[in-house]
Amino acid sequence: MKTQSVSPPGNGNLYEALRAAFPSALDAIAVETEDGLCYSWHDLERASAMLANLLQSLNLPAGARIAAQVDKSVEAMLLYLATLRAGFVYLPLNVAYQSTEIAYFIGNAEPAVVVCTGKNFGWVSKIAFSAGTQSVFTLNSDRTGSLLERAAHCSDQQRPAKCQADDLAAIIYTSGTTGRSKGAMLTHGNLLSNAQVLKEYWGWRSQGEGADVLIHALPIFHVHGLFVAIHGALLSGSKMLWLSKFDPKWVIERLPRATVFMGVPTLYVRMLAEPELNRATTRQMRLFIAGSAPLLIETFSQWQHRTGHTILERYGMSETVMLTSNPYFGDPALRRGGTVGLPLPGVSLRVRDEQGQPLPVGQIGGIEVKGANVFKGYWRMPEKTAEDFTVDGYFRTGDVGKIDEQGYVSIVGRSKDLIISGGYNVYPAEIEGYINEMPGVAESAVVGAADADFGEVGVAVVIAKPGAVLSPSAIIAGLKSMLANFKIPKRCYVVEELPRNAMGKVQKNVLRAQYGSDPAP
Ligand code: MCA
Ligand code: AMP
Repeated sequence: MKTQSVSPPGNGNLYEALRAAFPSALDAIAVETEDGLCYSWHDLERASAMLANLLQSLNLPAGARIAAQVDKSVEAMLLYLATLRAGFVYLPLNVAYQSTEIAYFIGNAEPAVVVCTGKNFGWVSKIAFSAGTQSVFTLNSDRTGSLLERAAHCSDQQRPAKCQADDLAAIIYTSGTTGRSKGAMLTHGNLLSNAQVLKEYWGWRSQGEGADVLIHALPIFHVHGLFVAIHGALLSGSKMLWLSKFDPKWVIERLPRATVFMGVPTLYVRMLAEPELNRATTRQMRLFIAGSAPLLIETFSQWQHRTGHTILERYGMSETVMLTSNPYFGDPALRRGGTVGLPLPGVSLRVRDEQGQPLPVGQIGGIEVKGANVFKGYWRMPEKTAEDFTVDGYFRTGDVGKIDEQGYVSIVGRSKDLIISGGYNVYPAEIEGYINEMPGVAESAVVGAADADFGEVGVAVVIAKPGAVLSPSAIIAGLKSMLANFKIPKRCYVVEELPRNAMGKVQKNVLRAQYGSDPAP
């Protein structure tokens, strides 16, 4: 659906462009893990070649999907790079997903290869083989598993597959308003164009003395940790201090050795709770970037007060990678709290009313975007794709916002019924679907409630069938057995009725006002 595309240099493969930015001193350290393990640039090149050769030896069809549901590790990142090199399509899956969720993704994407942890091999391989997957490998965070065992026999030389800018590089599943997840198809051109823009816009410092050092503390199965962070570091030949699971103390201890940090707002909130966060520990830092969820002005101001640094907030989506950013260059006061900054170079962003008419400066409406970064469409959902694009090729983000006289964008809400909890998206329709299936449940509504740690959390409000007696804790326990843990409502209320408007539609705004703060009435 997009109208512009950028051809990656070289043979068109995103990996080739990343590889071209590696420092000339290939023996320098590229990644250092929390247990002190160091990977050189040469290691990244060789190990991703071996994994790419393994994938290519499987005689997979063109466009084959390589799905991975593994813990965060450098080897998992290498699998992503290998998939790019081999010209296949990477499909990362949150480790928190349970069997019904995985069955949907595998059934929908039909990956030729699935990589999972050894402990999940039993149930994941059963799902994968029954969906027609050719090979299931294991990969554990301690660098064991059949994937690396098999790759160890492959050559460490590999020529990246030739690609067109429009060829798929990854599919990122994002939850749907109807509860059915949609696979956003991102191309080599989408990812590279965005990474190149961010390299300039955020002033990434390449190689040698004064090169950036990124603290990588985010999961790598979503856009933020996988693309924004990893592409940023690789495309500027910058070292990464790699943390498999966020720990505020660990990050603060490493700040004196780093220059760039990226996090969802919850990470900033948790770091602020640590007394060691101060001007001295952050003196060396060049840039703190926040995104994936609204950064409260309170967090923005507290960070400034405590560290002297102004957080740079940016805005993006799985379908578009990054769209806007506060400025890096110039006076830090140009980074305005409560806004997500200006459209990035190459991104056209406009605000329209419900009839699709342009709105003047300062008026609130639906945010629509266009650019080389905008995805190719939803996997096997042409109607849904067509629905989400305007006739002149703009993608309707589902975010509601405004643009001020200086061009700064503020997000004030969402037309999509979505809760963003600790940077993860939770669609109420999906959770409601599971609750409504439970015995004795007549109906349910899930709404977002403000939360000091996660920003927002889900709250379930449930109606029982006549004569049925429901227990909130049993409903929560039932959900835990079926859904990823971050989707579980933090509170559940069984009530007599749900508030409705004249059309009979549940008034979620009323529920939010009623149950959005703890303790409930
Ligand atoms: C964990 N829990 C959560 C969440 N994470 N509950 C609600 N929301 C969450 N995000 C709950 C678990 O269910 C569990 O509950 C308890 O917290 C402890 O789980 P644990 O895994 O130990 O949690 P944690 O390590 O403290 O994780 C919190 C976290 C993590 C570090 C904030 O959620 C995280 O890494 N978030 C970042 C997500 C991210 O990268 N988003 C980017 C998406 P119980 O004990 O009851 O089971 S990309 C994107 O949005 C766009 C494109 C963009 O703009 O970037
Ligand atoms: P995802 O589906 O995980 O790609 O999440 C994308 C959504 O996250 C966007 O449509 C926004 O609603 C939200 N988002 C991302 N960055 C920000 C931000 N800085 N402020 C507010 N919302 C954001």
